[in-house]
Amino acid sequence: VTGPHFEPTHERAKVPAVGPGRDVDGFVRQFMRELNYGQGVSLARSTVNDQYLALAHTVRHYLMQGWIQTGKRRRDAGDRVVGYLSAEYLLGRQLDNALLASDLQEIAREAMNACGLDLDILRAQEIEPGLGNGGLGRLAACFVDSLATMDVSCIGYGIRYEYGIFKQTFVDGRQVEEPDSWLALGSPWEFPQPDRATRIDFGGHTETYTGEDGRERVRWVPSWDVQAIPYHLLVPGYRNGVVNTLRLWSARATSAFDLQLFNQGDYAEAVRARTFAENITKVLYPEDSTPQGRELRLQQQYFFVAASLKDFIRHTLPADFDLHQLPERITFQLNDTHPVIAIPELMRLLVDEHDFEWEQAWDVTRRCFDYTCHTLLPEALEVWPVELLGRLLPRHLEIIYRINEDFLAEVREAFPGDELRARRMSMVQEHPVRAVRMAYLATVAASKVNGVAELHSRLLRDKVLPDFSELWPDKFTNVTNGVTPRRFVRMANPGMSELITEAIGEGWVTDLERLRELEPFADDAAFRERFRAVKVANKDRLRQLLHHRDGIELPEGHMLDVMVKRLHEYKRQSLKLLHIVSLYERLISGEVDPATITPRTFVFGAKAAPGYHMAKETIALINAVAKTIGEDPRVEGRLAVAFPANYNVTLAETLIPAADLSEQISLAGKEASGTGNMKFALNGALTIGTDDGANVEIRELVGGDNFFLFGMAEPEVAALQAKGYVPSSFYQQSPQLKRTLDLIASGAFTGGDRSTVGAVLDDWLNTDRFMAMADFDSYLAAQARVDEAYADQDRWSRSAILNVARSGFFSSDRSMRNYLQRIWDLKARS
Ligand code: F55
Repeated sequence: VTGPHFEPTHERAKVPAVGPGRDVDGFVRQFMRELNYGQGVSLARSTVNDQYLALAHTVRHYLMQGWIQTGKRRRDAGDRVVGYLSAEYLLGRQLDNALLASDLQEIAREAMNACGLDLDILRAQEIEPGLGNGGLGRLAACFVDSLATMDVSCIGYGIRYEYGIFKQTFVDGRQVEEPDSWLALGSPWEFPQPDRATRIDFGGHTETYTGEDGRERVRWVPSWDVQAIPYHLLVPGYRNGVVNTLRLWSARATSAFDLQLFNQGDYAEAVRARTFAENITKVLYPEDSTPQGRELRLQQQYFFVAASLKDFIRHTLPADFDLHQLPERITFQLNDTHPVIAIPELMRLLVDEHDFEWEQAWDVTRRCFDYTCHTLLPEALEVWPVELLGRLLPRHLEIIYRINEDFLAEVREAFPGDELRARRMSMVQEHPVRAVRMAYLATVAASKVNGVAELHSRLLRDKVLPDFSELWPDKFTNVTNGVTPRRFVRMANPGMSELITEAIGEGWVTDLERLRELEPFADDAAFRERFRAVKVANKDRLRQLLHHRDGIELPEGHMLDVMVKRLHEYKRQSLKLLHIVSLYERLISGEVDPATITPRTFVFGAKAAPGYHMAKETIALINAVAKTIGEDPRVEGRLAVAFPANYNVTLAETLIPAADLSEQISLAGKEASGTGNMKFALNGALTIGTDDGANVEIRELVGGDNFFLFGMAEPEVAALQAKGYVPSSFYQQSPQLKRTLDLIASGAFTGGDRSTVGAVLDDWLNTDRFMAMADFDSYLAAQARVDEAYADQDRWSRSAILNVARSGFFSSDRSMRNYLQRIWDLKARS
């Protein structure tokens, strides 16, 4: 592969980029060109997939001008760039977003009609790029959307996984994973740049040698390499002509890799070697909280950050750029610890390849990185065994040791004689194996370290990294998460969006605090009526979708109670399940008359990490309960449980706008922020939730009357933990809990079989790491308040409208403004 050539060998003509005409006629012409000459089919013989691909290419055309101009403007201005380093981007479908951003929704609809096609059918053809696990990956996607909309220069660097998050199916109610072949039918949104490939080294050993200047130097002699091929994805701003770039890397075997083997005549081995290299970006790891320390995962991490740094320095910066000034041209944001190996990589580039003195390199490196932490669970903090690091990245391990040595010297100077502290703070842990604590490395190197909600940032500072915050109090800050109002309100909820725009104008889409202006409408009976009508219409839309997608028949006229998020014990889907079973138990025991209860449908959406046994058992139990309740005539249709498989961004976009009640019920102090909670509030659902993550801030803003709070607060959790938590004591004390657990234990949901529920029950009664038993009574009491509030539809609608009006703070535009001011020291241009 030859290097890219940016220097024209002769004067290039200045031909402007011109897009197709912005009217129905122009759109139809471009579409037909794409269909006939791009897909190579006539309209008459085209498949839906041909039509979708032609449509996507057509829409893409309209974005190109903006993309080229944005790039040129940024290069000319020499802007400082935000380099967002994230192993995940959970983007969701591209077509709708591109149409919305470029204001082509109506034109596209009419153009398709003119061709005798239905835009909605073509939209449904798109498979979303699911290049992330959950909240962390979706947050990255919201952030790049906001930066484009705010016209901030940003390159999102990441990995082009060939297979994204697995596709979930249920077989007999149990989760079965299938590969997500999102590229199989074509990928019209990406631009491969094979001529911009770059080589990434691995393995081998290091040597010292004496440089020409007489200085002792280190050289890394790697033993194998792969090529990193960049693919561009477009990130259009909302109707501002700005198009930023996501640069995702794909692994390919270098020719060196197989040439040797080919020359030895071993064709089969040469092909196998190729597969080995290309494995690096084959699949997204589906663990969202307990990283398994797999070698391939470390390869992925180094692969994408090394490619990104090299590419930025070589190709994005001018050729003669003095790297001492690097912090003036880029600021790298580390999205959790996954890209933290970028720190020693930049040190290596500066010291080994660009002749920097160590201290100078360290000064530059520190000013280039900031770190965002997304968790409080100890098992989610990544550590890499020294044995593995030394084998895969020997030079980086040496550099980490040196950083650690210098750092510990600083600690010893600040706290003389406190050897215990120095050991606690070391980036290298000794037990159970010698391993590098990536969060410590990130914290030491970063200029700023932030958590993702007020409570989380405080706990991060005081409980996870107290020694570090004592040493550097100013390093720690908070930026509360946000979500993009373009995708999650304007696009997902067109009915409500129209109503809002009619009331307060359309400025809210890019200035979400303006939703405040809706507050007076909460007291307007006619507005409330229309707001309710939108909810009903959104439920109808969901009913149709679930009918076609899953064969699920949602009952009409029910309250819709929704819990969607990854399946994890700390999130406590099991607590939600116990609530449902307790309602059912009271019905079948005759304690309550079905006619007197609020009709409710409970919806779950959740993927379990494939190796997470307890999570998979919980899914099986939810499905078993759903089936039993659905088939029991005694329920008289007043309760229903729906668990559509494969919850993803696309389903969220129909599900969230239909919800009445949002379940945010993690054990206090465990959910860093949550972002689904924000999406629900912005779509007019009321929250039942604990004092955890961003729930705290949601409740503060929407008001205690419009939020159903329950459960222990974090200090109470800590106190109960300290005193010794005995879950079975709650079983003894709470009659309702006892009846509920006994019903499950009886085999009522497992066809009389008591053994299959044994493991789950055993955990609840004997371990219950996340204290669901302790919060059960409080949760049920809060659910009773929900029923009471829902009975008064006027009061409920008022609260729902106030939730929308007061949640403008949760725009990711605001989050980005906070990063700009508190962390990146940049200003948005608009
Ligand atoms: C993915 C891979 C690994 Cl190895 C570890 C974690 C993850 C992951 O997906 N984490 C994640 O989604 N964290 C969530 O981040 C959100 C955005 O900040 C938070 O809202 C949420 O509380 C947190 O759990």
